[in-house]
Amino acid sequence: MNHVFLKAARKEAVPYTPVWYMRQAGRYQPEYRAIREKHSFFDISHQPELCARVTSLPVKQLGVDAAILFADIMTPLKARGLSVDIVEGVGPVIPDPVRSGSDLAKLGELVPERDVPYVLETVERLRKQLEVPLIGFAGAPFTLASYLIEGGPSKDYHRTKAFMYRRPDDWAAIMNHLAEMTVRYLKAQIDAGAAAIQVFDSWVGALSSEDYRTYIMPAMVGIFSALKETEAVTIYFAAGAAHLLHEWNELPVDVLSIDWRTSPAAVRGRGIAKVLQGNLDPALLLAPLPLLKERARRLLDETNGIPGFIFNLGHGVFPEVRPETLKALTDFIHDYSKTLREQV
Ligand code: 1CP
Repeated sequence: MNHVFLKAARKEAVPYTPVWYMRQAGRYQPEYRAIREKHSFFDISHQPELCARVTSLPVKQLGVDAAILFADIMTPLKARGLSVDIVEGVGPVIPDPVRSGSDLAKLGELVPERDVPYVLETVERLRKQLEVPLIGFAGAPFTLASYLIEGGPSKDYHRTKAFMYRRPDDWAAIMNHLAEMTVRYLKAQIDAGAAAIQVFDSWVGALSSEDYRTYIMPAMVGIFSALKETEAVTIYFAAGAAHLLHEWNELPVDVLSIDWRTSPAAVRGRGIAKVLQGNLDPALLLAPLPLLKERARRLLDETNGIPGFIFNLGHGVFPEVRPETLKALTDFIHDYSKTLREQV
């Protein structure tokens, strides 16, 4: 088993910088597009054999150091009976958005073995098949709530924030419910064989530090404290959230996944000592190859002296990216980070 990713996540010495990509399984791959012509998104996740194949495809093709379970952040809510459609070019759409705390309570508790057996079977298969660690994942309460309340993707989250400010008790109940669901869901993935988990709070950067502390942080402390009882490495991701790094640094989480708006050196300069993951701008995958490599090289130079760095993008791979580009980047990261270590 290639444990370089897990070692880096635990700040142990590694022979090269491990790399994986958010959305490494997806529309940029011709094989994925061919499967999606025959199966809907949720169809794939309901078929463990197919879902394991989709999850492991980028590991074989790119040589990345970790796999990430193929599912969606809405998977556990859909499994509890919430109506969700994945609309092409849009994302998850909820025809009947949540309007009160009780709307969500109606969905009841997630019992993973009963509600998402296909996810657990996929994880079990992958544990046996993969030669790299599997990252399980879940959406974080704020990001899930934003879809539930807005009814789909949003630019400004005004409905979500209005709900949060106007009905703090209902909001706290929703955060609680989603945090409990997330802990159950992630613990089941870990029991089934996920060696690490990433919590995606993609849109929480829309909040100020003060609002994050008041309305979000208790749920996040609850989630990561509960996961401390397991052996799994924990990672927290958001886009556009560098202003929240001091709050994040207080969370009982192992790795902070940052986007391209802040450099890892600047994060270190602010006294954040946790392992970092990131943070190349995914738009650079559309740049000429020499520029892409130059930027990746600079990122590795900058992070070489930092124990515990995992190379990733600042957000997911776009559908327009050529698979050859990602393969060339992966090889470059491995080769160049090896040479850096040989120089020491
Ligand atoms: O039509 C298709 O093929 C569906 C596109 C797609 C895919 C491939 C969606 C719809 N979800 C996924 C898979 C997915 N979603 C993964 C798989 C593993 C991998 O990374 O390789 C993961 C981790 C997610 C998580 C997810 N879904 C997040 C958090 C990560 C992020 O990108 O910030 C979010 C916000 C979603 C919502 C979602 N689901 C799908 C889309 C297109 C979106 C984003 C929509 C939006 O902008 O709000």
